[in-house]
Amino acid sequence: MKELFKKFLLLWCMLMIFSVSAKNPPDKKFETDKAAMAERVKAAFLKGWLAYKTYAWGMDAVKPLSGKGQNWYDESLLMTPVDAFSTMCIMGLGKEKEEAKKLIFGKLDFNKDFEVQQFEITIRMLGGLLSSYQLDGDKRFLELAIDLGNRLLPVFNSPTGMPYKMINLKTGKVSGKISNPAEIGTMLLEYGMLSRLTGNTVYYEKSKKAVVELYKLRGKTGLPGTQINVETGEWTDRQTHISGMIDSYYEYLLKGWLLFGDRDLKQMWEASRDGINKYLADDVKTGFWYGGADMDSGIRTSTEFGALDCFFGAVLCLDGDFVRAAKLEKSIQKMWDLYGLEPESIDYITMQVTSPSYIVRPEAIETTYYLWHFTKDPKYYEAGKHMFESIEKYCQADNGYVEIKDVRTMEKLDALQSFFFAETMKYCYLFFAPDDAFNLDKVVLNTEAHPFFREKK
Ligand code: DMJ
Repeated sequence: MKELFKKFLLLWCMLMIFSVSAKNPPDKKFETDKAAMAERVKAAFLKGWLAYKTYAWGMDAVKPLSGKGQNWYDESLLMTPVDAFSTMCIMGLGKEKEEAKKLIFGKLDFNKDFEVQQFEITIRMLGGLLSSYQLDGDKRFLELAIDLGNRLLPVFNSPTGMPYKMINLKTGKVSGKISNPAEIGTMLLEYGMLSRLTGNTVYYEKSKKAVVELYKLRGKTGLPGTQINVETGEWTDRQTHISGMIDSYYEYLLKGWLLFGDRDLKQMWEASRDGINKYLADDVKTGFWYGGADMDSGIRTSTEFGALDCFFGAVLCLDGDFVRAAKLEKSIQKMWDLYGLEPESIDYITMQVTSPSYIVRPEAIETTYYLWHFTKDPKYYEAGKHMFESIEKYCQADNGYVEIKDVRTMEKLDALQSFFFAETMKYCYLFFAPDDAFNLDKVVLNTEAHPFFREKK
């Protein structure tokens, strides 16, 4: 009897050991895979950065194929290093951070006698500097941000308070009265952070007034049009959608509420969300998409879905709507896999490409990452890996990374947007980053993926 009991005990122990070790390997395998992937993404970032260092040091962007650099305007504003810095912080790239800081603090000067597009400068430069200050702690980032913020302020001097598109950084002269909701509404996070960090409320007040004025002019659907005259408040294009020219207006209503707890923004987001669900969401045979409509009648005007539109899945996640986010993600993957990289836009009824480039945009990866973060469903982890592998395969040149002219032929373009460093590589990395490197729940990412801390620091 004793012998039998001993045998039973032995068998039970073996079974336990087997079941524990059967459970452990996949976890261990997952952790090993994750760590290896994190190193691969870092290596990709570093390869791109090396190209910038070698061919374009001190300029705005690199052209890896010709081994040259290029500036957006008459002189450089150091777009790439400023945009790349927050990703370097998250990746823990100490040496690269130091060389970028040396360049930025030695060379960056906003006293420039030329016009810039306030939207791009706000999301990439102002957002980048503020986030760098929060992540790195060097006060010189904040000083540069304050100087830039003050130079940009005259954009709000229109009769409606909605910002002009362009501003001369030296003289403050503004131009470009025809603007759009994205360029009017995507200032709130950066200006709000500037107010929070300096104690000067003027930045938040002006950027909020602009959004409120825009919101008041919404159509009968509750949604804005595509283009508006900021002097008269008249719409010059009355089509509504979630795509470029409107996209980040919605993103900032929700994120503004999350970052600053401003209930007006919450209410504006919720009203907009209702309109989007009712008039733009489109459940069709090919999947779940968002189309275009007339801002008053809500009648469908377009069935185009673009790479930019993919951001909306991340917004849905932040809003807790994981059902729509998951459905949209499925469509996004379908679009990505049409040719192996997502085209700039497709007609989602015919699934034909309407614009064939892939300019290393991050939005599809962004939405997949948010779904992975919030649901921990392994299929999103695998999708993240898959998208990174596609970039490795098609966007990699011998000496850096490039954009793709046409995803149907994978012909390369001699260009690399700074958001490759700020966003695309950051979102790829976040799938695999060690837990102590980054916590999405503690920050709100601006539309260029620069993290702002939710708690006052
Ligand atoms: C980025 O500059 C920002 O994400 C912006 O909101 C939209 N376009 C690019 C990336 O595609």
